[in-house]
Amino acid sequence: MERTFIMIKPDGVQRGLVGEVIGRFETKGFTLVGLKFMSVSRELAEEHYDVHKERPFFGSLVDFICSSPVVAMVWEGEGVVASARTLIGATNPLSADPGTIRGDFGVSVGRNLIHGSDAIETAQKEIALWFSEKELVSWEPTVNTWLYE
Ligand code: D4T
Repeated sequence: MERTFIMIKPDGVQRGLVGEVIGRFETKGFTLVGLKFMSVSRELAEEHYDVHKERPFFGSLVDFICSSPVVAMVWEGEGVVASARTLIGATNPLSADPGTIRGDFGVSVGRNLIHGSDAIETAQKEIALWFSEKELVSWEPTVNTWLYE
């Protein structure tokens, strides 16, 4: 089973959207295998967004991620990496489709509510960066027999 890293960013937490966001992944049929509410250190934020370190928005992005708590999660399911990106919507919430998390709740790229890994390899790296092995719970929801044939 595939796993992906999902983070509800500080704006999503401050705006009271934690339950709404988790509900979208749950009702879709994905399985929660890791969850923590945490403040993010500068070091972790810089490592997570290392790929953007030369971009002009890097400093403000790191400031934003460290500005208030986040919810870090790992979700599991067939095709969860790509499907989570579809549920999340385009990077700029103004152009994200209605029905997606960013499309329904956001208006600004610098406050786009949620992060989701963009590829299977990235997901593996991000999960290892944010979670230790023992923080992840491998389990088989009984409902899976009604979700997968
Ligand atoms: P993340 O990585 O947060 O899931 O977002 P995306 O995968 O959809 O988009 P991204 O990597 O291109 O951007 C990372 C992060 O930077 C913020 N950002 C982005 C910003 O503040 N200004 C910008 O101009 C861009 C392009 C938003 C998401």
